[in-house]
Amino acid sequence: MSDDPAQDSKLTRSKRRWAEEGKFLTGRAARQEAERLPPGQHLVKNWPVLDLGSQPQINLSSWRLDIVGLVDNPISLNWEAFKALTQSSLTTDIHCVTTWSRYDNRWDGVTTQDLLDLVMPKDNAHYVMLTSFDGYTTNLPLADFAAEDAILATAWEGTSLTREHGGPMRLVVPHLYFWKSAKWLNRIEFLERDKAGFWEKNGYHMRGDPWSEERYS
Ligand SMILES: Nc1nc2c(c(=O)[nH]1)N[C@H]1C(S)=C(S)[C@@H](COP(=O)(O)O)O[C@H]1N2
Ligand SMILES: [Mo]
Repeated sequence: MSDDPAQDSKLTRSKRRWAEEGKFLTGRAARQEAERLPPGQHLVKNWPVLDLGSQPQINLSSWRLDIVGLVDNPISLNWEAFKALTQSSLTTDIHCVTTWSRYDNRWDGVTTQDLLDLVMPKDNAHYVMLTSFDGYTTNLPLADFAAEDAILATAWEGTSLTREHGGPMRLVVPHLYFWKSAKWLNRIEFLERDKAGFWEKNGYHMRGDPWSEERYS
């Protein structure tokens, strides 16, 4: 955290803005308490694998997370630098647009809020575009990316994330359909205007809220 009061007040402003946007968009906490399983979903106990078909093998020595676009502190993190960031654990549900949901997945990694504190999005940043090592892209509003329970996960149930599930690192945004949770994440770009990612160009919804069944556009 910076000692510079100007930075801190800007961070406070940004956090207040994300919170306001989040509240405006969702009112999530109360609703999820009432209806944990979104409409049209069924529960599974296993964890299905879904992707475009190529599961990239990424050596930790060549792994990078690049943060670009509308941020005060663009940065390219190597694995050591990423693991040196504040590490958190949280337990969340998964909701896939193909109608399966899985409760209580325990993740370890870096929360998106801790990452945002580091890179400091500019006031005109409203969306993020995620790009992965397999070429996959997906877009989401910054307010959703900044959710309290969104995490850049490196472990599931206490063991390193497997390659098929996006290891060494994937995003998890629990309150949106799982296609927004980019596996093998490589790049986060902060944008002023929304831009369609892979599935979004192929008819999926720009936001993807499971409780509103935002499956297709
Ligand atoms: N890089 C990448 N991330 C991705 C995908 C992909 O093809 N490539 N598929 C998405 C889709 S459609 C889903 S449902 C989830 C599946 O994650 P899982 O295989 O760990 O269940 O990953 C999402 N993230
Ligand atoms: Mo999916």
